[in-house]
Amino acid sequence: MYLNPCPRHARTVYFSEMADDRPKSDRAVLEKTRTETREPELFSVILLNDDYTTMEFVVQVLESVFNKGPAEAFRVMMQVHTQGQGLCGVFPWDIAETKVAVVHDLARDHGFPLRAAIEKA
Ligand code: TYC
Repeated sequence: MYLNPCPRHARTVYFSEMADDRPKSDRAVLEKTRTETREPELFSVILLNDDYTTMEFVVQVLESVFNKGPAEAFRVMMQVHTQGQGLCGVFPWDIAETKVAVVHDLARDHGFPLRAAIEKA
């Protein structure tokens, strides 16, 4: 039996065809499969402001975890600093979850309370 490689994003539809005059014992079951692909659901990773994490560390996180250039990393950091939160990027669930975990691990390792969150995009 065909096992779909990614059940969240694809669904397999099975057809059985038995239009056949042979005795039932001689018939084969003909099976066709059709795979419908769907776009993955997307999730926003949001960085949250606090009073203790340094601006320099936040810029480093945005560059290293979210692949921002220095100017964009500084812009997002200032957005978080002045507005309370800011968008780091939009990803499928597993990637968003991993990036948030990396941010939290880096922050803990450096003694900062920096937090990130996931929202449905
Ligand atoms: N508000 C912090 C400060 O004044 C800087 C900061 C920016 C912290 C963004 C977190 O996600 C953050 N040092």
